[in-house]
Amino acid sequence: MPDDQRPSEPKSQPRRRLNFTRLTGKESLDCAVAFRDKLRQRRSVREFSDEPISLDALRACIEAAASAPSGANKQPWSFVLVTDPSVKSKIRQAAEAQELSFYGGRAGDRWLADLHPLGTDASKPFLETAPALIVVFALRSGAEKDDRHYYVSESVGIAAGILIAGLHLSGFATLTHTPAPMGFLREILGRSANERPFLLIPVGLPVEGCTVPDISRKPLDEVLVQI
Ligand code: IYR
Repeated sequence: MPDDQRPSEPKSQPRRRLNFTRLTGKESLDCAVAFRDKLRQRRSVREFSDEPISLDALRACIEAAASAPSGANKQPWSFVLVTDPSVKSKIRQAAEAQELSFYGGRAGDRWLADLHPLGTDASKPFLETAPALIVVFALRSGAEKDDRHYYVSESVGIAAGILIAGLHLSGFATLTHTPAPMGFLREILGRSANERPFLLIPVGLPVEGCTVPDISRKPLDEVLVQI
């Protein structure tokens, strides 16, 4: 069959050389240990100071998060950075309404017992106190009709992990907050129907004298299997 009669195949992307920094074994280990030791200091914070923080730093962290790998490189995420006090206040009101019903019985005894050590309740003042809220949305599909997305939760989860690590390394305290259900975030923030609220991340500095529950992480030999 002459070339011009073949069904058209999608063109592959042009390729370019990988920009890769090769480290020595010692450099790798030093980096990994420093990263581990920094990340192990990260804790979920619920007592935020209202001190302002650099929005440029937050934007850079979001740009880092948006470099995450994703299914078919569809980048199925959006990030809404909220600093407007009136919008934060609306979010707090809507979140607390959900949390009241959650803590009032919807969660069930088992879940509430599991949460007891964290000392959480329906009151969420940090949604107004923290200088910024980053709302991460998962895009179930593209804006165009036939634009499918793949491995959406995996992709957005990875991006959120990078975001939280970046924020921590940039000197900010965060909370991964998931008032359930979170549909109110789509409405308050005016997002479209294909955007599913994935995580609500208050960001800021811990209040002076901030405390966190005295909990520990599983040791490596409990979470790592080497074969
Ligand atoms: N969304 C509620 C409850 C809650 C649920 C889990 I799972 C947590 O790890 C922590 C809290 C709240 O934020 O209080």
